Amino acid sequence: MSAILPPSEQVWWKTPVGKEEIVWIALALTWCLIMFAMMPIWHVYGKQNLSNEAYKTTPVQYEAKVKAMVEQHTIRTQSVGEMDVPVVAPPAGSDVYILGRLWSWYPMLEFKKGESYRLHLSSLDWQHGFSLQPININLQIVPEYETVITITPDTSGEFTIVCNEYCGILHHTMLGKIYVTE
Ligand SMILES: [Cu+2]
Repeated sequence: MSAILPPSEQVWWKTPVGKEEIVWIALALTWCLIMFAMMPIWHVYGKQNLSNEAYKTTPVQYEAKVKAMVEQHTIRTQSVGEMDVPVVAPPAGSDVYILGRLWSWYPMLEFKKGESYRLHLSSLDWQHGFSLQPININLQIVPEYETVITITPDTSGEFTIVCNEYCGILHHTMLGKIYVTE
């Protein structure tokens, strides 16, 4: 019997399944369950896939929240090319905002080591990837949604945000910064 011909036995589903086929089905199912279990296990022990919350927003609403924070808590500016980007140090425990757009992450943030912040992320145009280096935290950032993670930096230093979702001709220049002070 070949696959391109109709089955010789019309009621083929009553034919007993061969032993080898049962073994393969059992193996495939076992592997599926292992892969399925890896998702929660990796979430808890992998330290990369953070628990996040997501809320509906709009680019206009989100930009207004970012602006309000920048106006209140900017401590200095840093020049990047021809732009002066604000470096914002919001109080510990507060809601802090970064927006992604073509082609930058705005603004730069400064955190205190050991303190927690609720970090909000959204995009003003289209999809970007928030990748925090060198610690490798990855989140997809989409317009109309606000992704929120609780972040508690445990090392001080300078962390670079890279866009890891291809977003156009200057995608590779889409960088941001988070500073962590002692
Ligand atoms: Cu991007």
